[in-house]
Amino acid sequence: MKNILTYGTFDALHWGHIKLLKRAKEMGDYLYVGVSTDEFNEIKGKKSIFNEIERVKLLEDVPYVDEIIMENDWAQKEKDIEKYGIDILVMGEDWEGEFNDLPCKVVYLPRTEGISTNKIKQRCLRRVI
Ligand code: C2G
Repeated sequence: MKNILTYGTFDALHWGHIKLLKRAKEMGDYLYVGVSTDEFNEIKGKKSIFNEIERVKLLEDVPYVDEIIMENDWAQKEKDIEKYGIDILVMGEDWEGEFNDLPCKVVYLPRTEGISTNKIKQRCLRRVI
C-alpha cells in the first residue's frame, strides 16, 4: 500500500487542482490531502474565497481524495509523513526544491497552465467569462 500526501489551500477548486490530485493518486494507492486552515492561510498571506469548511466540502467528493487532513503550519509535514506512513509527497512545481529535506520521496509536478484561483477571482471582479 503506497501512501501519497499533498498539501494546498485548494480555494475555488478548479481543474488545475483536480489534475494535480489525479496525478498524485496515480502514483500510489491512498491519497492524503492536507488542506490549509483559514488560520494557516493568514500565515501564507492568502485570502481565500471559500473558508476551510467549504474547501473541505469541495474536496470530499473528488474521487482521487481518500482522506483529508488539516494543514495548520509549515512544520507539520514531517510529523504527517511519519504518522500516515507516507511514501511520496507530491507538490506542484511552484514548490520545486522546497521540501527536499523531508523523510520521504518528493515529486514536483508541472502545474496546469491557464487556470489559477487568482484568475478566477479576476474573472469574478470583471464578471465576464
Ligand atoms: N496547482 C497546479 N496547477 C494549477 C494550480 C495549482 O498544479 N493551475 C497545484 C499547486 O502547485 C499545488 C496544488 O495545486 O501543488 C494546490 O495549489 P494551492 O491551493 O495554490 O496550494 P498552495 O497555496 O501552493 O499551498 O504547504 C504547502 C502549501 O499548503 C501549498
